[in-house]
Amino acid sequence: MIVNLVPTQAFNDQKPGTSGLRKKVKVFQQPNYLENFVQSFFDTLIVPADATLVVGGDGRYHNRHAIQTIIEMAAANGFSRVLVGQAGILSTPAASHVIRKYQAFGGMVLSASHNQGGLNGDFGIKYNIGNGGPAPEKITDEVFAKSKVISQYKIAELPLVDINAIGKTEFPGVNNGETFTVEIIDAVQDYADLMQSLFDFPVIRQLLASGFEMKFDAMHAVTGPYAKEILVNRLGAPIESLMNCEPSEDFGGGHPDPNLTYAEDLVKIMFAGEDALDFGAASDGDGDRNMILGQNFFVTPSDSLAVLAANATLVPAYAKGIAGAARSMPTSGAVDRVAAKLNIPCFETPTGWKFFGNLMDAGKVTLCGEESFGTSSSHVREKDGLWAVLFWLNIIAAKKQGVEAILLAHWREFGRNVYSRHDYESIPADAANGVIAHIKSQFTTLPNQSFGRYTVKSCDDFSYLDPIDGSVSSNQGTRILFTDGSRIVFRLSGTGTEGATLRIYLEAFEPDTAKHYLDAQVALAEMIQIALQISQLVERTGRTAPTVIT
Ligand code: VG1
Ligand code: CO
Repeated sequence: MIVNLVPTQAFNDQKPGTSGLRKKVKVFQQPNYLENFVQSFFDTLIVPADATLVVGGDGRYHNRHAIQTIIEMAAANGFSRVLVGQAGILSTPAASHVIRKYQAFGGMVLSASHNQGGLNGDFGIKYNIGNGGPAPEKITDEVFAKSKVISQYKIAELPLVDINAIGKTEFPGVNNGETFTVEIIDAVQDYADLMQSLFDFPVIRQLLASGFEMKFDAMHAVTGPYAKEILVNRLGAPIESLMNCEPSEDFGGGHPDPNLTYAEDLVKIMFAGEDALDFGAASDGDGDRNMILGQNFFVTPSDSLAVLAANATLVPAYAKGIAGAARSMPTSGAVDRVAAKLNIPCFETPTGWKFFGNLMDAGKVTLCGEESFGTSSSHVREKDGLWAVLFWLNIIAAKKQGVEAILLAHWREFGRNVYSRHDYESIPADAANGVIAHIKSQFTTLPNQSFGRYTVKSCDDFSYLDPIDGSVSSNQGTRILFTDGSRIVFRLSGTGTEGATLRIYLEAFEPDTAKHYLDAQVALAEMIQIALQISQLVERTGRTAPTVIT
């Protein structure tokens, strides 16, 4: 094998965000941009002999090109085998599973997740370590440092690998007598087998045969083939239960983000009054997010996590109970209430799935979730969209109750943490930073101040001490905590590629059952006004309404 050392010039903007490096496709298309970033990883990691790298992505534009480059660079950097999802497609949870199942050294997942795709859209790349989870900050910080001083990368001369056909191709390795293998695998079967081992497929199959009507929306993204195999082939759902299940390079021109704004076709079907179906669900670009809908009913991701925790023993894989739960800081405290009742620990981590990995590896938590439509368990080390859908179907089938009935009963038992997130996208970075600075400047004056029926108890910048490895992550969100347990959190996104995205997370606890029927925006109206007043958001950004409300 011929290996070339290619001189290159460093870029200064390759700082991985909440989940990998995300940039416009055009940025990634600059000569050496992808190569520099990949080499910075290979220079950071100590790759042992006989190491396997898993490579795949959500099928977006630029995926195939990047895969060939990564194969050539992995060969040159000492990997002996690369496993690639057929056609280059691997959902994020499937990649996590493949890394674990085949005991790979790590994996590169090519995705910008819920961000738009296509020539004018976004591309992204993230690295997962041997436990199947996102690289921790210790690694990504070092990669960023290396990317700023890199001067050359290593790449092998290899013929174009056909990633469409399942099979193995061997090439001579870097040193005489060694081989380098590229294996194209059917990750759909591996993932479907895993799901079948966790959930009660016979009882879900019965539910789907009983006239229960559902729709799963893959949003033209990666979960289409997985949903077809699991829901249709293995669980007997009619093919009409699927929508947008052909992956496309630009996600059909849409925004593959499963929320009430971007999954509007599904939302229409599920909020069609009498005609609405029993169950609706969607997942995002790379298949790690999920949205759950009942008949004319939306389940907030924070509530979803709490319901899954409360009902986990109905699922075969969790029949013996869960060890603990974890949620990202802005996620509502609904799951905390369940954990308290189950007498299990509940951890609060910064935003981003990478913070759950240590807790799961140490066996401290089984279920984890984020308010951003992410839920999963220790079966993999990523959030898992279809897993959440199957979990809900399993609960519905076992309880013989609909989504809304399950939620109302849950709130009756635990009270309701009314919750909403307001996103202001693409605002100028200066204005966004000004809003955060303005809030922080009031840290000493806000405590004890009253706003209507709410009184501020304290304010802070969330900081996390990892109980397993002792690492500290600071500046993870600005919190205003009220005396009754309600809170407002302000946070700047780490996944956007245009200007800044400011997120406002609103939460108020409502013990009164009579008010559980209220729409969250109505129930939180006062909180929303307080958030705008404290942040001066309208005055500072000129925005009068959020871009997305979830
Ligand atoms: C967002 C979410 C966060 C999630 C991350 C990656 O990050 O808020 O909870 O882990 O996206 O999800 P941010 O920094 O933009 O708020 V995905 O589905 O893009 O891998
Ligand atoms: Co995603």
